[in-house]
Amino acid sequence: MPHYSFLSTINQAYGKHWTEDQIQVFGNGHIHQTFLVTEPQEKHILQIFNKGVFENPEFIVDNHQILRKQLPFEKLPYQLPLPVENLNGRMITTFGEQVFRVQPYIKGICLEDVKNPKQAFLAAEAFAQFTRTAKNLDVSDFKAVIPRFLDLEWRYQQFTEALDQKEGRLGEGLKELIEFYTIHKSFVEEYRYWVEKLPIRLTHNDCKINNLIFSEDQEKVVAVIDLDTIMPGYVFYDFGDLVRTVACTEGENSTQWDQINVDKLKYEALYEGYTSAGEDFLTKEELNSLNYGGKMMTYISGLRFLTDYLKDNVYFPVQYPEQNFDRARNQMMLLKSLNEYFFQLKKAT
Ligand code: GN1
Ligand code: MG
Repeated sequence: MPHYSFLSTINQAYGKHWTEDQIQVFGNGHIHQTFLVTEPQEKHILQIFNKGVFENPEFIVDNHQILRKQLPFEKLPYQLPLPVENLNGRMITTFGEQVFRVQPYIKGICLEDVKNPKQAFLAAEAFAQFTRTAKNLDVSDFKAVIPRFLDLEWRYQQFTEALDQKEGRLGEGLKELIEFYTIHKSFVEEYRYWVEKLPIRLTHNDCKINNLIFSEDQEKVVAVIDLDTIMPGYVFYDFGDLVRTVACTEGENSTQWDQINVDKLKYEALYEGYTSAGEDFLTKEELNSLNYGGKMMTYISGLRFLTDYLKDNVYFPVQYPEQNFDRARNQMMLLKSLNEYFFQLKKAT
């Protein structure tokens, strides 16, 4: 059994009596270290923060504090499990260099892919419901927990910088990817167009399907999780991340290149789900931006994976050295399929 040296600190900070045998590694998140703590009566999620990614965990706490005080939780049809306060009333606990957080565990199922369009609808509806419920909060009170997190101009710049710094000869496969992401720079220009037009909303900004918890029968969303990146953003970010992780025939880690396609029925269901929950607040321009979102979020994710590969995998954990290269290739295949999908749609109208 691994030895968890932080345990006595946590027990002291939260007034718990957890033991090592109650702790197990949990989930598929890329960022923090996550554990499930199982007591006879209760379960909790314990996380050790990745401070490389979130340099200011305090910003997250501040944002969560505003949510706790101002969000009309009763309007949400699911749970939004904010962190538990420690005995000093803080939502994080700092011990030496490490930052910890405890959250309630929500019983249910975390899907890595959705089985059918109905689940796609539910997922999109849930994320739109969050932004709708937060629509009367003052977005400018919220901090950018990762500055320019989904700012495509910035991500593109990081990509070109990584490219400039890359030493040695580039293999053919890498050249092909670099060329693809460079040729599609028009998404960056389109990004500028949309951000000038659209209102800033409180968005989730990490709307991967595995950041939702479904009921055991998978018929309902019971919680939205991974609340770190809740901050000001645009609705097309959230819709777009759903497209990339739900309306695809293969997940982002797949290397079955010729199997990676848009799932049209799931795409339509996502659109229905997001717009039905967004009906009473989304502006016409926001509605028009959603289709761009799918392409943009696939593009930015591919760029981020490729940049990380060029920098020798300093951000996204990998199971093998080429994995970020493969993920960038995966997103390229999906983007090609999305472009084709919209081309056909346009031809048909
Ligand atoms: C990270 O932690 P996780 O797996 O939910 C990342 C997202 C990426 C995603 C790609 C803070 O999310 O932006 O889209 O990996 N989160 C952060 O799988 O960088
Ligand atoms: Mg996650």
